[in-house]
Amino acid sequence: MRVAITRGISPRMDRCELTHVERQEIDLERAIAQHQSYETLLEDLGCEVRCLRASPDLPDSVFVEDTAVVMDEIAIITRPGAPSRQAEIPEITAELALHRPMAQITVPGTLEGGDILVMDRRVIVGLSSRTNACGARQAADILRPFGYEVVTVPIEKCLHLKSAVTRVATDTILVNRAWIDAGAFTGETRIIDVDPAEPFAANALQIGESVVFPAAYPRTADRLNQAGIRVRPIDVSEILKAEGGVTCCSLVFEA
Ligand code: CIR
Repeated sequence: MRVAITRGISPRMDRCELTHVERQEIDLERAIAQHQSYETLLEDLGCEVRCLRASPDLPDSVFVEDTAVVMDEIAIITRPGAPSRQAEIPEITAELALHRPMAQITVPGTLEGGDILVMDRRVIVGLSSRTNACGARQAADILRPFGYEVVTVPIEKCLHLKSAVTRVATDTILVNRAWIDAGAFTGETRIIDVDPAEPFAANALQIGESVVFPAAYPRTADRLNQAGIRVRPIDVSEILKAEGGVTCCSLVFEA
């Protein structure tokens, strides 16, 4: 069974962290409706959605991806680099304890799930304003016994690694090369570039044969379709204003 953990939109989402984008007014009702459509789409794609309750004190808590990295063998509970996000951890820990043995990133390490891209046994970790070298080393130590190789790449021009690159099929990544050096990916990987007019379009959520993708980026969606990728567009305009994307709003794994 495929599970997707989500968390409701905080009524204080207007106070979310922002690093590389300007603050714009977020329409809370629209954000809630978009998030519900996102959950419905995950259900359509075969996920059992478990939605944790929204918290008024945690503006960014809808972005559950940053709080954990769920592998088949173990879940890593992160230590977010944004101090305002560290209180998101207990709720997610309690939920993941139902599904996996757990390990935890500890002080002085920081790590956010948006900086982790799993390519089979290769795990790429972005060193960003949220994830430090100590956090990456701890993740490597946790994953090594299970046969994972961890490599790091610097991230300076966007929030997270997965703002710049995501996997859209077994052998294919979607990338914004202005934000990341695609050299970290091996020669066998097919690379699709985002349309230059859509720099934020590299964040796509692969679920099985389908890719959940923001409706805001039609030019890049065309490129994906032309490459034979099955795109499921969704309007997430309010989530994009909070510097989020489609991967950030769920933790998807086999239970
Ligand atoms: C933050 O800055 O932490 C949130 N406003 C956005 C987090 C997005 N998460 C992600 O891309 N994995």
